[in-house]
Amino acid sequence: AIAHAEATLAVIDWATLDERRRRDVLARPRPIRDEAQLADVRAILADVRARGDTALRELTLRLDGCDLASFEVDADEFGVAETEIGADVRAAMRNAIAHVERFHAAQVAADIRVDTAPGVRCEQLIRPIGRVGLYAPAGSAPLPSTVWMLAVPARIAGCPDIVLATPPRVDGHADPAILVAARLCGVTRVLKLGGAQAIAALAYGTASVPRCDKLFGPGNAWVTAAKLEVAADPEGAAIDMPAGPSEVLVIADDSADPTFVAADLLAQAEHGADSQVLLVSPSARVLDAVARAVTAQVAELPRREIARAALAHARLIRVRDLAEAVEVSERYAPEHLIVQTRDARTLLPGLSNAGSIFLGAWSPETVGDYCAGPNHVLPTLGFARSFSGVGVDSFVRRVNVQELSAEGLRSIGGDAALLARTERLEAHARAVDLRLDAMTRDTEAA
Ligand code: HSO
Ligand code: ZN
Repeated sequence: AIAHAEATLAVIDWATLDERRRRDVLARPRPIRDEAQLADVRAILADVRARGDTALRELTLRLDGCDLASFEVDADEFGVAETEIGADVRAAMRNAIAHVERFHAAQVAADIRVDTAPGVRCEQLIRPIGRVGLYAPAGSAPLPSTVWMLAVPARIAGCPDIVLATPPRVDGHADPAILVAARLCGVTRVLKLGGAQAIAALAYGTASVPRCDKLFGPGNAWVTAAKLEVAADPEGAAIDMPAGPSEVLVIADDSADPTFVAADLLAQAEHGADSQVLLVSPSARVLDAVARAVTAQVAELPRREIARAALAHARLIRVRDLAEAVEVSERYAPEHLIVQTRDARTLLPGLSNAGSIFLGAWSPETVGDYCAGPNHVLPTLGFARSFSGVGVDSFVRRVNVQELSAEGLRSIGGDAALLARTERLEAHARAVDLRLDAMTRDTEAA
């Protein structure tokens, strides 16, 4: 029997769609709100809060299939990992980390000091978050690249305490490439914990896991659900952003090489069955050629089953012109946007709803995933309309300072008191007035 009849991807003509169908075509597959899973996640969070390490050990045995006496990776395990990863991979990691460092170092924001009026000194101080918890997934494809995408900005921000959690394999060890990446980034505290139990431990702390102020990184549905739960709890931890399945939208004109476009779509599709891939083009010829190239290329991929599942909800959209392609992309707000057009940069002024943009034929998303320099932890699900990807600013807070001289308070205190009374907040007004009165008394006494 033929396991997979190759359904060629159908091209949708944007002009023929009414508003409702346009909305449907660009809709993310609705995450089925899984009540049973949410109940499980809440039970895990409660269990870890109540029983700490004992709960973690039981959950790790039940869910990851290994019994760990200690969760923390020790020097021996780091050493073994080093022997398992080749010098070539380590060198490529080093290069990638150097590029990511170079880009993120340029993001560092300076403190601000402005006198908004004479004697009214205002400052904004950039302060790193004290302890951050990073999560590196290790399912069917462990992602060591996520380690440097999180650890590099955390270090540049100056976070004094960086903890990494990653799921253990059945043999009780962490993925060696993840450990090598952690070490190259200077992260020494690695905990073998996965899923909702990892998030619970990092957010609430246990005897062996330090409690973190903010949690970062992608994860499966359990991790994502747990992150949203702890973020809603004032006793929990903040999170980087709400995360969904990875996505790419490609804008291509008739100059695009269909085999390049197909390869980019498949690079996204192989991430997971729920990945989203879209191609938007005014060229019927390119759309057809890409559809054929995808069918040919997918058959050769080790992860073809996953990629085919993702392609089942792919969209190939024919538009009138590139201006309309930009309109569609802005509306969809993709995590990754690849522009393969004659002069890709000319579209840039019209683009803002995207997590990360790849311009021209020689800029595959793959380089951004690993080693170009920008971050790969990016907003999905249309959050690119309002969120940015992870950067140095994700690891800091801006602390405001104001310091007034007597002259300063004399110049703006009257306004403050008046505005306070306008809001019927008399105590606010008096906190100013009694100081102004004291100044008058002092000058009279003098
Ligand atoms: N495309 C993913 C990142 C990644 N790809 C890691 C490969 N490894 C989300 O931006
Ligand atoms: Zn990727």
